[in-house]
Amino acid sequence: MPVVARFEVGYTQFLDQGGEIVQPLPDFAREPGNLIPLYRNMVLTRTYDARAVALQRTGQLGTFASSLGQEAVGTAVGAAMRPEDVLFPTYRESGAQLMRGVTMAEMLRYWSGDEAGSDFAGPREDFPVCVTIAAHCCHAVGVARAFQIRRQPRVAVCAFGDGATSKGDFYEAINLAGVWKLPVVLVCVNNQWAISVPRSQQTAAETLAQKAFAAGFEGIQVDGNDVIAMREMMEISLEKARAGGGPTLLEALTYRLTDHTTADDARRYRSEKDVSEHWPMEPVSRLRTHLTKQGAWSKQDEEKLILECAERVQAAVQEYVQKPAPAPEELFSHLYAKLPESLAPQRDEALRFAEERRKGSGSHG
Ligand SMILES: Cc1ncc(C[n+]2csc(CCOP(=O)(O)OP(=O)(O)O)c2C)c(N)n1
Ligand SMILES: [Mg+2]
Repeated sequence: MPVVARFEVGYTQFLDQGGEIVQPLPDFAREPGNLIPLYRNMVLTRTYDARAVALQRTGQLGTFASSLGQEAVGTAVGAAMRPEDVLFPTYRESGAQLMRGVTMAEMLRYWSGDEAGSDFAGPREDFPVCVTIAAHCCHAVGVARAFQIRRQPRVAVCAFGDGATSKGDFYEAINLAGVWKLPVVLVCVNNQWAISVPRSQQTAAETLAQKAFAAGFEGIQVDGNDVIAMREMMEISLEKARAGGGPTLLEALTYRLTDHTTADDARRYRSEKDVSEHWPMEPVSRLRTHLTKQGAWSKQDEEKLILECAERVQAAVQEYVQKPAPAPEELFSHLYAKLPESLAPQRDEALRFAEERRKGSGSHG
């Protein structure tokens, strides 16, 4: 039978799990000084993350989704983007949001249930966290189309999980992105799990990157725990998109080292062994090993950074806890210019409920 088409999925890695260089480094990474901001952001992300979980455990924050083990992906995404590009994050992209200039106090506010936390002072046009799996793939493609129509050299960057690639929204989005050759970079953060569903049970496809070929553009696998590889592939994909070359799907291979969220207990569906086998591949110590070998990072640098991150997180927590909680009616304030009549009784009930709680009558338990 004659072959009518052939597709290949490439894989990129520069640093292996032991921090050894496996192929010549890209230009930016030859100067270790360029890697230090990435390392700092990864450590800050991890420090913030641990503190957010602690806040949730002590009743000071709503449900929180940790990015433990995935810090390199978000950091590289945020570092490679230009300020005028637009990020479409999920709930697990703190690293990217921090790199983009979203503040930790804003992120904590969001996780406390206050949508005002998504009204970023920094990257004004970045989208809020999308919890609805894969829905923001459509939003990103729509925004990329707007950039194209306006002839703006900007790129929409959408990060989503492995599980999201099983959703219709994802397929619809990549289909149009391919047809219209849109300036969008799709970053699939393959952390091997969609809550309790392992990657092997999500799809029979050998890779997630290959899904791009069905939509007419390239999909590439990247070691998502190698921040150099992630940063480099992001850069290449962003420049391609900016130059009119259309979309790219990057499948970032990583691993979720902790529970899905603070509302989950992963011990119920995966073994401690599975998790411990992935710890040696985690991204923070990998980059630290590399920097140390290059003579660009010392024990003193590390101690100083840990202290600095702890102080920055503490300041953000202070700012967050000091902000008064929003008034209950604000739940209804921002979605509609004029509240539909059908919602008015719900607002009134919320106000009654809040009033009862204030008085301590506790009739709602
Ligand atoms: C449309 C939709 N369906 C179901 C859910 C419930 N849900 C929340 S997270 C999640 C799993 C997502 O897995 P993945 O895309 O791999 O992202 P990860 O959580 O691993 O980062 C599901 C099914 C949801 N938020 N949205
Ligand atoms: Mg996942």
